[in-house]
Amino acid sequence: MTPQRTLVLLKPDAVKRGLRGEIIRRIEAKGYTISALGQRTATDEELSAHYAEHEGKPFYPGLVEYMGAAPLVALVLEGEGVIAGFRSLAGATNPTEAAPGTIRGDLAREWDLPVIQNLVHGSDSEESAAREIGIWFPELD
Ligand code: RTP
Ligand code: MG
Repeated sequence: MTPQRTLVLLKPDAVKRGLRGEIIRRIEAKGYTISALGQRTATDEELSAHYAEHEGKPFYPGLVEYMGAAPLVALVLEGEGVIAGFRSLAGATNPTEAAPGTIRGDLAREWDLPVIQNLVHGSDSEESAAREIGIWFPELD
């Protein structure tokens, strides 16, 4: 196998709830390398590029509002199988369905929200990872 890279976001709910350290601890404990890391408030341009696949879906406006309303942390992780491996650490999209032991299963809950707030994003394929790293860290390309 060859090392992979993936793009992870600690979403605004993770920052607001003071969970950056806990989530990064899990990433480092697993043994992945953090090769880039930065906190900022996402721009509309970054979010519309990042979530292009979801444009037109009912949750899209709420998703972009949630993601752009407060700072987030973007990271590039490296390691063997890190794309699937980080999604495994994150757990299922819906926090109620996410298994105990996962970031979402242990730390996220569902409230009566217009969009699922589930703490983290991880790229879902090599193609998505390359595209998303280009959006959040253009200087790495
Ligand atoms: P992510 O992209 O954040 O890693 O999560 P994912 O692949 O598990 O989920 P995806 O289907 O790509 O959806 C992106 C994000 O949109 C929000 N979402 N809300 N019905 C809803 O309210 C709904 N559906 C999706 C979540 O924040 C999800 O992570
Ligand atoms: Mg996704």
